Amino acid sequence: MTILLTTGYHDASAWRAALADALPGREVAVYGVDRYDPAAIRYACTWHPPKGMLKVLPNLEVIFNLGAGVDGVLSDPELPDVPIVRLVDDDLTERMGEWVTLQVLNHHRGTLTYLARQKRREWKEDDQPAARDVSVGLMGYGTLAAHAARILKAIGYRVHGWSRSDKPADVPLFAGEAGLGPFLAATDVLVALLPLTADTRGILNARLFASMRREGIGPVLINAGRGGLQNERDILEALRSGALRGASLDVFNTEPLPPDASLWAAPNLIITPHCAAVSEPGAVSRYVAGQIARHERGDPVENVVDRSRGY
Ligand code: NDP
Ligand code: OXD
Repeated sequence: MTILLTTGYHDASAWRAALADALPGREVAVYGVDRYDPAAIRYACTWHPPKGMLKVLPNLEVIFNLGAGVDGVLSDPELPDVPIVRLVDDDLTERMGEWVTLQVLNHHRGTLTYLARQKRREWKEDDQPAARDVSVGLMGYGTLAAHAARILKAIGYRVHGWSRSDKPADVPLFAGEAGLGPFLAATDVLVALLPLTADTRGILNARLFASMRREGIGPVLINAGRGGLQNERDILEALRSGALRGASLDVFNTEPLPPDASLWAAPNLIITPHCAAVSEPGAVSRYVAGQIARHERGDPVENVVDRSRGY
């Protein structure tokens, strides 16, 4: 039995070794590198699999997505009808919590301003609101956002969330289209942790920024969800005009962000290269091994993607 591995633009060698470690005795074939018998593949571990790669595997039982967001795998129009398991793992969740907290603090505590003044050897202090006077809105209130919310609340921020459906949560939660307006009206710092779906594509646009609260340090946009959520021209213009006071972007419509993209030079913008929460091969391979063990003893695999919702 062979596990088929494909890792998009990431190097596959660390993944091959980690999977072999977590699943001793199983063969791992790297797509495009190793020869394999399609009939021998029961599991595929994939990140942005090439279209059509999976449909030709007659004995495929489960697809494991090597990240939390499944837009890459779902963009294959010929996916076989087997469960797609997305990544839900403490290692990934904690990394995202760090990144989100760092970015909220960067904008709240004026990191870009003070770094610019430091370069000019300028000793000048700005007024700064207390965390309890800053309102952070988590757009998409799933696994990653709920963890980030706990950290932000512990620092003292006012935190609330927005999700597709109403559900119990440990912060005030707004839901669905009806909840979006009131959610934005209460938000100084918007943290997007939404999946990319037909409903969420392009949602981070000028109209949305104009609906945010304009008091204190906001409006500030922080996006670690997906680049497809954002209208990059609107973000550039909003940063230039002051409609957005600041932004942090980890994800882009085109990745890597091309060297000549105008966003590189946008004011008050922090850019990171899709590294807010990286999938660590060892942690992910242990998660995959746990799910395979469940499947092989007859228990259902967990965190299965709902294809009709798109996440
Ligand atoms: P979850 O599936 O746990 O949470 C998704 C949240 O988004 C849910 O609260 C869901 O609502 C909400 N949502 C989905 N569609 C809509 C909609 N149309 N309107 C309102 N809310 C909506 O995902 P995770 O928290 O695990 O991950 C979130 C995303 O983060 C991933 O999909 C991925 O794109 C991105 N990501 C980015 C990384 C990076 O390094 N930059 C790393 C990991 C993930 P409901 O609760 O009602 O279902
Ligand atoms: C993910 C990612 O979805 O790394 O896990 O973007």
